[in-house]
Amino acid sequence: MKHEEMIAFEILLQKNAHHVTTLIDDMLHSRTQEGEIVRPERLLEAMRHGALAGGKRLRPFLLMSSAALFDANPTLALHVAASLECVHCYSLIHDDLPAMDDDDLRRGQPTVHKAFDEATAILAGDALLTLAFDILASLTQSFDISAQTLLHLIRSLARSSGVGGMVGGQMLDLAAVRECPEETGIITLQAMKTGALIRYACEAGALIGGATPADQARLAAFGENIGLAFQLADDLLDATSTTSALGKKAGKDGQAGKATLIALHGVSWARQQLEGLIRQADEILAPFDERADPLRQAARFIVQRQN
Ligand code: GRG
Repeated sequence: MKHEEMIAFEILLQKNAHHVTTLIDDMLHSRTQEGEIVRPERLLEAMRHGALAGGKRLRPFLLMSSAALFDANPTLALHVAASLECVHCYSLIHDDLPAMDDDDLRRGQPTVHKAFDEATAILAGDALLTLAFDILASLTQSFDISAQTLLHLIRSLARSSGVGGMVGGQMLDLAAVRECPEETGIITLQAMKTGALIRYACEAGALIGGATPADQARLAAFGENIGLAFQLADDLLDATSTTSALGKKAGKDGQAGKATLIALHGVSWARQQLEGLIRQADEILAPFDERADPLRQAARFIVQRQN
């Protein structure tokens, strides 16, 4: 993508991010909802710190662009996207904890356990995870969505983020520090830790747009492909960028002696791989017209981004 196209895409991404942030902010109000007793203010503040300040909101963008491709209701898509972003933000808060990556900086600001305390950060992550499922389960109150589609969404999000998805991937990642996995092991753990939510984003958009099973599978394949590209680009940035450019600590993988594809094959191999993944992403989207351009641009953004 040329420099001007990249700038135009970033503006589009930011506009979309603003809608997502506003909706999550609305959800994190102090008034109790039916079935709740009290909303502790300190916990809400920690949730806001972890969910509202910064972040590219790339997963919501993918979900909403995929939904738009199939003419889904954009407000419904926004809610499903906000739910996904809550899961992503919870995972970042927990990933930064001393028991995990022990990071001080996230999205250019102190991590939640630094700004608050460890116990509050754990609870803020927990509460964002449950909020994600509350948002999904409440969709029937405002949108015309079938019980079958809703259950499919809830199950997909649970599976992408749970033991056989993101959390399982994090477990494999922890084990990888003690025992370096082979290349296929690295690819599996990355597909789970990072790829599963990106795949869900693309597939869920198609699902709420009522896409055919074949198109849902196509969008899932696109998500898998760019999920791989995302992680490879992330590893490349970790190896080649700086802490101030990233808004989080750079060079961590090398310092920790972590098994990554960059450690195995080097930086120029990774750049070639990324080009190949972009070509594949374009091939997967070939049956769609220019309405798939935001997804095509997102794939390019993923490999060219600077943070
Ligand atoms: C602790 C349950 C649990 C899971 C952790 C997401 C994750 C699993 C770990 C994050 C560690 C990490 C840096 C992974 C690399 C890929 C990744 C998820 C990067 C952050 O995502 P971005 O770049 O972040 O989309 P923003 O801040 O833009 O939302």
